[in-house]
Amino acid sequence: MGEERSPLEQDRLNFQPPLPQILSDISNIYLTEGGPTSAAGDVEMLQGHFPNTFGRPAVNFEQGASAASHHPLRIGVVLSGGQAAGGHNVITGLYDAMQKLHPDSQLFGFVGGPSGIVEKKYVQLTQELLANYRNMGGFDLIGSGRAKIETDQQLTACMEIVQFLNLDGLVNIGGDDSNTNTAVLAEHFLSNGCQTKVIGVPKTIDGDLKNHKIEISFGFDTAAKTYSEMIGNIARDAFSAKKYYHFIRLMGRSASHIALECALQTHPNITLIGEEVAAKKMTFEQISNEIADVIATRSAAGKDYGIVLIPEGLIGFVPEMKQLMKELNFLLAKEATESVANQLSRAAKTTFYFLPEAIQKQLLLDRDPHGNVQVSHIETERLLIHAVKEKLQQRVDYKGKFRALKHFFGYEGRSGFPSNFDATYAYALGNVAVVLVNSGMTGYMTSVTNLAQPVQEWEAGGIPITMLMKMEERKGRLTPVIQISLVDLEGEPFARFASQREKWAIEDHYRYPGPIQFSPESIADQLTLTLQLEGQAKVTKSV
Ligand code: FBP
Repeated sequence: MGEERSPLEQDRLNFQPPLPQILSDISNIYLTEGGPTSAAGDVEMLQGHFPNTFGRPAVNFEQGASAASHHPLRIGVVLSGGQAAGGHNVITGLYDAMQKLHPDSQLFGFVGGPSGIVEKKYVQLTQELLANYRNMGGFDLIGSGRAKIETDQQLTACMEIVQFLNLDGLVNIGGDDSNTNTAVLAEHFLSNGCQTKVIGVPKTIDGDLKNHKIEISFGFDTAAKTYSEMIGNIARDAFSAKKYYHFIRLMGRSASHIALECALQTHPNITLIGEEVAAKKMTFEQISNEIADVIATRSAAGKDYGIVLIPEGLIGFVPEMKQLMKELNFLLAKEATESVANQLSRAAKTTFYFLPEAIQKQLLLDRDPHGNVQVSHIETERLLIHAVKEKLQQRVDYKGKFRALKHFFGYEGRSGFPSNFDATYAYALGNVAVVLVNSGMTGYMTSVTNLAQPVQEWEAGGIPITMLMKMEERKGRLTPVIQISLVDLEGEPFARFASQREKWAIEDHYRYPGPIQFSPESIADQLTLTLQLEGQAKVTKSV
């Protein structure tokens, strides 16, 4: 942390996130169990992979005398994957809850992500150290990483360190791939007689780690609000200068939740939603034509400017690209060299050689440890600008001026000061993880629900991670993974967007959300429209 703190840093260090009523007396919580759970798919195979942890019930917290003992707790925590605002709040939530349960409790942070567990690199997290990180963005307290824990040696090393530190619990703060590590470690520890409980916390700005018990991952709120501010600013600039089209790609490796939320917040002229592109089986050619149609219509009305939002994951939803990526994944698993391009099917080869050389290289060589293509490095916005320009040049009736600028909003949304929502939500998740560890649960993900209601009314519990899993081909072999949640084309947020987009395309209805506010509460505590609309839909369904 730098020597000089900004006034806002100072102010946020003093912010105390409110706790939901259910977590207000952490030593008086007991758990109620639902029925046995299943999985998102491939039940039998998953039962084989997770014989001890599969099928366990979801649990809810209730206030009342707890059967759990209140001895000093020892917990290790690790941050996994991409940064998301609120990571430090989960850690301070863990620390504060552990102290409330017993003042001699100790918290250890594994350094640099999951590899820190394997390499046995850790620091003790004390009150003094944490005092500098309360409500701060980023993951710089202990760092993060994307290492996949899978080999016997890695699993053995993990068990050695948690036993050496005599940990009651290991809390893994991560997204879908990172929490596969949580499930694998929980199963491994349990089947080898290790007492350490392993708990996952849902983190990712992508907002795709969700189901009925995880309404959103922390980090989405701050990222969507940060990007929306920037899009609003650019929209105002475009509306003032009236000479540029801005093609803005937004982070989110697969699902288009971020793009959809930003569209609802800012009302751009065009927003591509990857899931809709896949449902309609739209090719790049069709997408470019649709964009060119809007640009030509606007131009005829004297408007040669506008805003186009592109989700980062779009490329994986376009059928010809999806096929290409599938074939490459298969071939690269056998032989990771550039020559695999010669072994592609005819159709995939055509797609591959249509792409600029830099993108070809990224598709071939640029993978994360889980085998994912690094879509954040692929300039889809450049591809689209190029394709749209060609389409417009072919139109004899188009007389406009197409001047396009490209932007990528990604990393700038991940590490800002957590919004009030993320600060509060992540802090509550840290508290929930402590209750789960103390209640002897393992292989569970923390769950805080009822988020569209005031914080006081939020509910808490845990769900077995295997419930979210299915099998998927990764690096050429079937592997257990957490099923991510894509934009629901039948859901309320998409319906709201679809009902407005034609108007937004031709008329100008830009909305300017401005920066994340920390006061006054009436502005600072507004939820994302995604949560509001999904929350309202839930209430309507239940009456
Ligand atoms: P997580 O799933 O780990 O939260 O990360 C998501 C993400 O921010 C994506 O939106 C993006 O594509 C990717 O990380 C970028 O990864 P990296 O930080 O390794 O460049």
